[in-house]
Amino acid sequence: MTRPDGEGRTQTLERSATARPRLYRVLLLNDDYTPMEFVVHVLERHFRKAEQEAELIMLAVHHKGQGVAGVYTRDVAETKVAQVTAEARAAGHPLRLIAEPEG
Ligand code: NFA
Repeated sequence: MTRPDGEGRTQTLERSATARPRLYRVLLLNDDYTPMEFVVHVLERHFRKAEQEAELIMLAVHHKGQGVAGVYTRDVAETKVAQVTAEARAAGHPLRLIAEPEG
């Protein structure tokens, strides 16, 4: 990190370890209209889930109201939310996703 040294210069301070980026969960939210097959497709294509796992996650969201599609750095998580939301709207589905910080 850096800080002003009070005499017009910037001091560089050491850190003992490399900082890890904050991670964000991408949550899928249930609704009454998005077809189950579309949600499974999203989990396979955008979140790299195998078919069986995609089906399990989709059913968990359907029954519990929400579920984790994946965990990413902030930029990647926000891009996934934007891309999948756009794909859902283009297909006429109300599917919603949100990114939230972990921990
Ligand atoms: N609840 C939706 C249905 O019954 C399926 C769904 C699952 C939607 C997960 C959104 C998220 N068609």
